[in-house]
Amino acid sequence: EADHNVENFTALTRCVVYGMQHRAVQGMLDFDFMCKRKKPSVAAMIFPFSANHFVKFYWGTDEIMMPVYQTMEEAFKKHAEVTVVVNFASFRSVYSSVLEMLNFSEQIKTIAIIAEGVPESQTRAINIAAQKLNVGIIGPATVGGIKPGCFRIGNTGGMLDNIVMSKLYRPGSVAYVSKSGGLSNELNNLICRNSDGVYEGVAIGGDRYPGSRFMDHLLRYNDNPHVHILVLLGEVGGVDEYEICGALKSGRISKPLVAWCIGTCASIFPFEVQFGHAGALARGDMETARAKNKALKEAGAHVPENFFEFGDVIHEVFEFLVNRGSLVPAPEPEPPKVPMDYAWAKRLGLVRKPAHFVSSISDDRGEELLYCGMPISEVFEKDLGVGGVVSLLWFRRQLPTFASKFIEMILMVTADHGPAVSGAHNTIVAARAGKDLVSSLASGLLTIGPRFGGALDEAAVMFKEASDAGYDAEQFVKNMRRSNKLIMGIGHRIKSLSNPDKRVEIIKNYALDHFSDNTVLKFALAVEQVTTRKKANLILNVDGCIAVCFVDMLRGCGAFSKEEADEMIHNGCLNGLFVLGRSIGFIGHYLDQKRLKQGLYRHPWDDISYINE
Ligand code: Q5B
Repeated sequence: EADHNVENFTALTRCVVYGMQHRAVQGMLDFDFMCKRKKPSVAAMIFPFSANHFVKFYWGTDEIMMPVYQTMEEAFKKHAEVTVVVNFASFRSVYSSVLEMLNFSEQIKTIAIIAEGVPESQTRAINIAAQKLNVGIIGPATVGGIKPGCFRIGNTGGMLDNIVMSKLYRPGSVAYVSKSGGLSNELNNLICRNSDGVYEGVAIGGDRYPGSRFMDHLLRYNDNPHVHILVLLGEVGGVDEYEICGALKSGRISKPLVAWCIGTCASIFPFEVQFGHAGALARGDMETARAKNKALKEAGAHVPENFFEFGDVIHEVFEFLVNRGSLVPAPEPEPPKVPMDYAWAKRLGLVRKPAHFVSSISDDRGEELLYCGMPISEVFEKDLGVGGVVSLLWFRRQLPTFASKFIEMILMVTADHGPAVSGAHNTIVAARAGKDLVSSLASGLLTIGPRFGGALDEAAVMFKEASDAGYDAEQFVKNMRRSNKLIMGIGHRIKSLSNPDKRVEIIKNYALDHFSDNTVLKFALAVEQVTTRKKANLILNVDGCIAVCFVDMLRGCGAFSKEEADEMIHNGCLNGLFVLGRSIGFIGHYLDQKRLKQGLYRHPWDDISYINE
């Protein structure tokens, strides 16, 4: 008789899935929908590592919300109709999770354990405890099982198209038990092609001590009036098949049994072979596949000559029962329409849609992150540095080394200019008001504008256009004055002819030394000659100097046409350099204020001129 009482699943059976297995749950729901179940077989999920929440799944083409509980107690209490747990716990936590599930044995009647590699001592302890409490175990190391029209454990049966091909959406008359989950798929296919299909199939798992055994399932099938043919796919290792021989001989198994033990090729080897499953190793002659096939045949099972003929034998038995009139195949229903996942349909080339986003600078879909087509490892092999990365991501080019070095110099010289400048000031005020890093940084960055740090783009356009138009400096300054416009990139609050800005010197000298063309820089320096004659602080400032040098660099480095370089300048890449560089300083100021434990800032009254009229 059966050692383990495994529940007979029905179209009303409901389960809880332990573990965040979105794909498996969606697969179960899709199966349910195809079988025309009224309610999804999965009532809820349990995930101990997050608070209660809901996740979305498809029910056909509609969306439903599935509750996820942190504790078993709450899940089982809220879903009193649940009798099955599909346990996706890892091999490390199978033991503790199953023991906890067994505390609910009044309600939970079957536990399917999917994990591979569960220590045998733990499996045996689980089996003993479950047996005592009359809880059926399927697994470990299994995909589970499938009962067309009723219930699917996890991923059993494979993809939806496979389920349709093997007609697993409606019951047939053949029930099978196997060890291997992979081969259970093969059985679904073989049985479908050689009979009216699968009534139920269970893969008990490839471990040496499976929770439920061949016999437990074959006896269930034998006692079920809807099952007409039993199928057993055993394998090398273990002696459970001999129990079945005994049941055949005693008549306890009375229905035709088609059986085969795989692993007959083991005899070719001069030593005992350990196959993929932990239990698939013959310990003595009796455990070989050949010996077991022979014994099954002698006991009255229908045993083919080899696995190749397995389907033919199923077919012969099926035909025999149909001809005899004891098996009347049910009328074939319409195959169900399966809503296809968009991603899958796309992969098959069946659907297309315009993308909402276009992106051309980076790609994280493959094995390795790409920056503008260049694998990240190559970025490091070539030692491109931050300048090289900026070139790839901003300009979609690998610029010459002198140009990437120039970008890095810009980031270095703009990184900070003390706490008094308006952006740093705002960052500091925000930090002292208790704001977080991102908010304080954003507060500083939002200060960057035409007067402070954000004059680069406009300066580049003004100087470039004036220089291209062939203006002389004097004329340009006059024109600007006449139209009441400030020249962007000219003027500084504290820097002047008598207090020159070292940063400007550094940038200017690098450009003069390394760039093939300095036309726009030279024009800007001529303009500076004119403006500083008016006022000593109307120097070419750091924004202006970077801007004009960058125009010369983009135009002269050989990586862009003049039109491409101009388009980039008009798109506004230059202020980005100041924003990127100065973010370093703003973050520094934020951290500095935190380190110094500075309290809320309040501006002193005596520093405000109150005009009350
Ligand atoms: N005048 C920067 O002005 C400043 C003139 C001009 C012609 C000009 C001003 C300006 C353009 C924007 C620009 C970037 C507001 C500056 C930076 C980063 C920083 C900051 C830091 C860092 C300074 C006095 C007289 C007036 C004006 C005339 C002034 N600017 N004429 N073109 N551009 N520049 N910003 O000193 O006849 O007396 O009426 O807007 O490039 O932000 O360190 O602090 O790293 O953080 O307040 O370096 O130049 O001068 O406005 O009193 O004007 O000069 O028309 O003439 P000031 P004002 P008049 S770099």
